[in-house]
Amino acid sequence: MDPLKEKFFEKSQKLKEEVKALLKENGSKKVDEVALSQVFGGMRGVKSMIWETSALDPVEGIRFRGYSIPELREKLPKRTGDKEPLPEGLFWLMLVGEIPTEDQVKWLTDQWINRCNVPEETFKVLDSLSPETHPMTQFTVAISSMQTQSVFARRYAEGMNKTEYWDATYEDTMNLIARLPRIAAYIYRRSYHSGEHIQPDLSLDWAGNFSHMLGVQGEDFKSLMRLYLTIHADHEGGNASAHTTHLVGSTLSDAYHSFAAGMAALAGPLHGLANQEVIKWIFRMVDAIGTSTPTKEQIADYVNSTLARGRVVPGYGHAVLRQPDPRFMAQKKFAEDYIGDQDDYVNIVWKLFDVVPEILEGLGKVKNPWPNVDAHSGALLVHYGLREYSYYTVLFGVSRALGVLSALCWSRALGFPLERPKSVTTDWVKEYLKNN
Ligand code: CMX
Repeated sequence: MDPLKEKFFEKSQKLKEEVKALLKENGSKKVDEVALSQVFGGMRGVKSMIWETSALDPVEGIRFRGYSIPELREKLPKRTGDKEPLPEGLFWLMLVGEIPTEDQVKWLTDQWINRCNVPEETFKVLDSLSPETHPMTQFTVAISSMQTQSVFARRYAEGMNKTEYWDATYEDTMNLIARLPRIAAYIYRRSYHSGEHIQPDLSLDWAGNFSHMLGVQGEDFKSLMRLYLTIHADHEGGNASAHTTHLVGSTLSDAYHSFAAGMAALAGPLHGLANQEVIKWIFRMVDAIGTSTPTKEQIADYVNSTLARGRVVPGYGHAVLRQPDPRFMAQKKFAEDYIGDQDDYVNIVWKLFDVVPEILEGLGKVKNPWPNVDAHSGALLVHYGLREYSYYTVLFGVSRALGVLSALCWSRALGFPLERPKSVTTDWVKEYLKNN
């Protein structure tokens, strides 16, 4: 057994025993109550799921296994000469709850290199799609096309004992994550660079190799990708891409099906697609105002006109957060450190940060007027030359695999059952209210 798998096995078996004892003694205790507004209102805040890899506080933001983003930036292993954390380190942390050593991260990088071969069939499937197909559609199709290689599906068909589900899910997780940069880069090059593909550089780390295959030049872009792929990885279990992966996985669908479903959820404009919507909206603003250096007053007018047209301001608001998203702040810090105030689009993002919250607050209904993760990423990508915004959600998706698939390993190891909450009709609600 490989060292990470062995560690995961030990930790998950221990927790499984603890959970069993905990439920035996406390299984009937109430941890929550549900209001009717939550039943009709997207189940906001209802505690109904276990997610070990990260937890989201409305004010403080995300913590991965207890560590905030600034702490991760400091503590996770880095590539020699780089200041940004390696996403491999975050995956290790989420999977087994320990900050890895440099040697452990090096081992994981090598593992993913060894497993990174994408089946020829997947490239053929992608080549059969028009290059104009939205990159997120290509991404989900490519992931689904690899399902034929699922270790879980094969072993299940052979009669695998349920005590081995976690093992087969771990194998699928490692293989799938290892292949994602190649697939994602292939989609980018076929969609925007006439199919001129760049072969992997196996001397690089997971994010560095991804940057290399995208064809974006410069060490700073590799640093950005290491940070980007770290901070987008997980946001506890209730967000749409995580919850979808979890729900589909609970049917014992393998990691490929589960993750493809999660990516379909990420492709919605209220979720991951917001990262393309933000920069698209900023480009239109610049066109409409006629300058890439608009004043705050001009920006405020544009925001108000967006709202007047019955549109949301993309990149602002959140279902859980009630403060500026620490993932936004981490990208802002990156921009301050690496770019300064020399980029018009970065400057617009910062001016929006000054202008939008007050306007949204003024509407009197927006619960969180602050920027979320998607408000900043586009301007950084444009700065380094990656301007094709329809592609941005794929970057988010590659990162999200780290969180939702490590969580899927935990669900299999802890033996979580099929997810099946109760729905009711409005007539049932009316009847209930009459009687209560
Ligand atoms: N611009 C305009 N109106 C907004 C708004 C925004 N950025 N954010 C919320 N509102 C509105 C809602 O549309 C809702 O209006 P109605 O009552 O007329 O339907 C009202 O304010 C209350 O919404 P809320 O409780 O504050 O927010 P929700 O939890 O329902 O929704 C979210 C959260 C993210 C969908 C919403 O803030 C939004 O649409 N933001 C813009 C899209 C976006 O940036 N999404 C990315 C989120 C991060 C991610 O998942 O990647």
